[in-house]
Order: sequence, then structure tokens, then C-alpha cells
Amino acid sequence: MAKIIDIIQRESCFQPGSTLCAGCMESIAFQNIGKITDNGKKTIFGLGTFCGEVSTLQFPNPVAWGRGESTPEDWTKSFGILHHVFESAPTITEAIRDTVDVLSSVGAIKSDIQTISMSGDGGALAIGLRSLLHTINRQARIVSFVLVNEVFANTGFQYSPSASLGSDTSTTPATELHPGNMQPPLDYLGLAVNAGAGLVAQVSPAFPKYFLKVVETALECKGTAVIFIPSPCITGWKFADGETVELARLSCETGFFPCFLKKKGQPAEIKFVERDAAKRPPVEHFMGPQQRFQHLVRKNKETGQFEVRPGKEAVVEEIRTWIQTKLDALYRMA
Ligand SMILES: Cc1ncc(C[n+]2csc(CCOP(=O)(O)OP(=O)(O)O)c2C)c(N)n1
Ligand code: SF4
Repeated sequence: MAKIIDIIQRESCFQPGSTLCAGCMESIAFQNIGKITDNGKKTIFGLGTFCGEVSTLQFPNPVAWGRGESTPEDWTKSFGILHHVFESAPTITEAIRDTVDVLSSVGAIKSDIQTISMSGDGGALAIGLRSLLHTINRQARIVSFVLVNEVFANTGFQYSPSASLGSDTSTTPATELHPGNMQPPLDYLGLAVNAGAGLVAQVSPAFPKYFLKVVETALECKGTAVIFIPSPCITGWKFADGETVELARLSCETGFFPCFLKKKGQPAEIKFVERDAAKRPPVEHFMGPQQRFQHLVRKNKETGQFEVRPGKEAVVEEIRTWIQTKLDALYRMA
């Protein structure tokens, strides 16, 4: 594994010029992925339509992708990007992979190329779930990143299948009578494992060493590697400036988004979250700073602590049960 100190000095492929919201986790993730992939191999990305695409590729406005001044002739530094439809990033990246493999087999390409797809969770888990599952089933040698912000952000913060229980979205609004989204989130880690992925992981730049280790491992995977990146969305989740990374850390430690790694045929690894609820930070620590949960959790003016709103105990208990059930299932894979 490369050392963090060496990675920091590499060139990212994600540069100033995007219109992602200030404080968006996707920007942090892209900068990290950009540096990790600056490893002497050419990289081609296949992007679906999501915030990470519509806010970074606005031709003729500045395009945020690019590694310094490198041109396409600079084989190892430059990289390619192909934007395709919302739901098909894994499929189109698989096509790029196949093309690369054929060209390599006839000697037209001399050194290996890294092929990486990127989608939002709406693109990968709602309309594009078939694309993702079939790519896994075909064992395509790509790395597929899914940026999980729990909503269709760029089209108006509608519910997505990964939306947390109790979250207020534009299509599952929290009202006096209704506690927000009560559809249990899709078990996307289990789905990807059971579909036969070569590697399935959930990691966050909030844990940078582990993020680096997992992405480097995925780049070496012989089958499909799927990496989910929980992405606190400052505009949709409505939290204060400067809390993005802290919320990403808490999202793991409270069990909403456990860090997870499973290589095919090997036991899973669960990191930075305790199985025993009593040893985890309370869910209120993650929910409290976000307005999308303000109908369930409030700040106690006297103590300064976050607490469950009177009358909402049952909903929050359901959230705790969902987390425990999910963690138990992941630990069974360990
Ligand atoms: C077939 C199709 N349906 C709908 C759209 C409109 N659309 C573009 S992006 C998007 C939602 C993207 O959500 P997600 O993948 O979660 O990414 P995010 O915006 O949250 O980053 C939708 C509905 C589309 N481009 N194509
Ligand atoms: S809406 Fe959310 S995901 Fe989209 S750019 Fe803003 S913070 Fe990032």
C-alpha cells in the first residue's frame, strides 16, 4: 500500500472549477480518488448523471476534471471521461473495459488501463440497479463507486432507496402526522455481495488510511469491485458549514453507514463501529446536527445535548433496531 504522505503529494484529477456545493463530500472523495489513481496507470471514468457529473462537466464552462496540464499523449497522467445516461455508469464502463481488453489483446494498447464508474445512489440503486447487478454478474473488471447521499439531489432531493429511516426528503416529507421516510433502506451491501462482486466495500474519506487501503485493493481486483461512499450532502441533509467530515465519521460510528470490506470468498471486515449498541455513540449525535431529522431530534437548550423529541421515541427506536439488524447481518459475514 502506498503511504499517505506519498499520496498527498500526488496530483489529483479533480481540480477547482466545479459547482458542487461548498462542503459537499463528493468533492473530497473525488480529490482522494484522483490522487490514489495517479499511480502510473491510465484511468478512464464512466460517469452517470448525478451531482458529481452535472456540477463538474458543464461544457463550455470550466471542467473540473484534469490532471494538471497533462494532455492525452501523456498516457499515465491524463485520463478519459465518458458521461453516459443516469442509470448506466457500470454498463458503459464495462464496455470501456471490454474495448481496452480487446485493444490490448491485439497489441494496440501496451499498458493496463484502470476503468472506473461513478454514480449517485439513485443512479446505482434505483433506476440503475439492473446495470450494477448485471455488471457484477458478468464479473466485469471495473471499480464502481457509488456516492451515497440518500437522495436524488440534483433533481430536487427526492427519496432514494438508501434513504435513512425517518429522513425528511421532498417525496417523503416529515409532517405532524408522518415521520418522513419509513421505507426500510435497501440492503445494498448484501445485494452486491450476493450478486458475486469480487469486492464490496463501504468507506469514507473521513477514515483516510482505510479509504486508501480499500481503493488500492479494489484497483487490483480481478472481478467487479463496488465501493459505496457515504456522502453527507450539505444542501439536502441541511447541516452547518464545516461539519461534512465529522458527520461522515459519525455516520459510521453510529452504525448508519458502517465501514465494510468483503472480498469474494473471504470473511468480511467491519471497521470503526461497535456491534454492541452501548459502546456506540447514540444515533442522536448523527441525527441532531441535520435538519432532515429535526422533527425527531432536538437540542436541549439547558444541557446543549441532542435528545429525542417527546412523542417520537418509537420512531427513533425503530431506527436503532434497523441499525442493529443491519450490523448483526454484516457481522455474520465477518
Ligand atoms: C432516464 C432518466 N430519468 C431521469 C433523469 C433525471 N435525473 C438525472 S440525475 C437524477 C437523479 C440522480 O440522483 P442520484 O443518482 O442519487 O445522484 P445525486 O443527484 O444525488 O448526486 C435524475 C432523476 C434522467 N437523466 N434520465
Ligand atoms: S446537493 Fe448535495 S450532493 Fe449535490 S453538490 Fe450539493 S452537497 Fe453535494
